[in-house]
Amino acid sequence: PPFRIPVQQLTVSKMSGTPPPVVAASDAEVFMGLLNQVKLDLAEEQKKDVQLESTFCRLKEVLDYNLTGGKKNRGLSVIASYRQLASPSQQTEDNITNAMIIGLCVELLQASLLVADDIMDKSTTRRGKPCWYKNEGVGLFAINDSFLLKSMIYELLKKYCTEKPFYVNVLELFFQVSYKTELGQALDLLTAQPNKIDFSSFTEERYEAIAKYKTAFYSFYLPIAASMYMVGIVSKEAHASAEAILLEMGQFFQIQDDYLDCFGEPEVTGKVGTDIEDNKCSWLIVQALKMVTPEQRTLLEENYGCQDPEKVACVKAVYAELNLQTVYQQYEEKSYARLMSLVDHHSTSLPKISR
Ligand code: GPP
Ligand code: MG
Ligand code: MG
Ligand code: MG
Repeated sequence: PPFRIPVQQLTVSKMSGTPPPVVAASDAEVFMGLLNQVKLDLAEEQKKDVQLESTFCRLKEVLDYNLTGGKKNRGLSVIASYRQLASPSQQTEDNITNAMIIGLCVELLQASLLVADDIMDKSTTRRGKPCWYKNEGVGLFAINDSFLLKSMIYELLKKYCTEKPFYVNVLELFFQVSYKTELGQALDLLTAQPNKIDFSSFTEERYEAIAKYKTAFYSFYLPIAASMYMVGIVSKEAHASAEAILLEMGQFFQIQDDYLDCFGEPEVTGKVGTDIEDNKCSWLIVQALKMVTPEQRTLLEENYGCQDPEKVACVKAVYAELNLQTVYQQYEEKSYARLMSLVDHHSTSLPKISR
C-alpha cells in the first residue's frame, strides 16, 4: 500500500493568515518515518526473492548508516519549496507525501555521492562518524553500496510516482543532475592530481566550474527544480531563472565548505578537512595565490598536497599571514548582496511569494 502521512502532521501553508515556517517542525521526523517505510518496502522485496535476503539486510544497514546524522537540507528543501509553490488545492496529503518521497530521493543521491566522495578524498569522518568505507569489513565494498544508494532513487520513483504527470521530468532531472555532478567530480579530481603541484590550473574560472558542477546542481537546483516540476512549472524560462539564482547559492555553499575544511571545527562540521593534503583546487588556495609574495608561493609549492601534518601546518600558517579568514568574511557579505540582486533581477519569471 502507498505510504500515508498521518493528517495531523501536515501543515498546509496557504490556508492560515500567518506564513508557515520554511520547514515544519514535524517534517524532519516524518522524513525519518519515510526512511523506515523504505526499509519495510525492502523487507517486502526480500520476501519475493529469498536469494537476495542477505543483500537486502545489508542494504538496510547501508541506509541506516548513511541517511542519518546529516542536516537533510537538500531533502527538506524539496518539501519546503513544494509548500511555497503549490496552490492550496495542490496541498493534499498525497502530494505532500510525494514531495517527501522526492526529498528522500535527493537525500539518497547525496548519501550515494558522499560514500563515493569520501573514498576518493581519503576522508576519515563524516557526520561525526567514521566514513562508511572506513568501517570494519566495508572498505571498497562501499563502491557498490554507493551504486545501490543511487539505484534506490529510481526504485522509489517507480514505486510511488510512475502515474504522476511529473514522473518523466523528475526522472530526467535526476539523470541530468547526476551526470553534471559526476563531470564536476571529474574536474575536481583532474585538477588535484596527487604528487603534481601545478598551481597554474588553480584559477578562479576553474574553481567556479568545479563548484558549479560538483555541488551547485545537485545541492541547490535539483531540490527546487523537482518541486517546480511537481507543481507543474515546466517552462524553460522559469527553470533557467531559478537555476541562475540556485547555482550562485551553490557556489557560495561550496566556498563555505572549502573555508570550513580548513577553519571549521570538526565537532561542528562532523568531518576532518583533507583539501590541503589532497592538493585540491579549493577556494582558499585560489585566493591565496592571488595575494602571495614569491616567497610565500614557494612555501605553498613545497608544502601543498602532502599528508605530512607539519607541511599542512605550514600551508595554514601562510593562510593566516594572508588573513584569509577576513577575506572570506568580506566575500560572504558581497555574496549576500549579489544573491539579493539576482533574486530581484530574475523574479519576473518566477512565482512571487510574499513573506
Ligand atoms: C563536494 O565536494 C562534492 C560532492 C560531495 C560531490 C561528489 C560527487 C561524486 C560524483 C562522487 P567535497 O569533497 O568538498 O565535499 P566534502 O567536503 O563534504 O567532502
Ligand atoms: Mg570531494
Ligand atoms: Mg570530500
Ligand atoms: Mg569539502
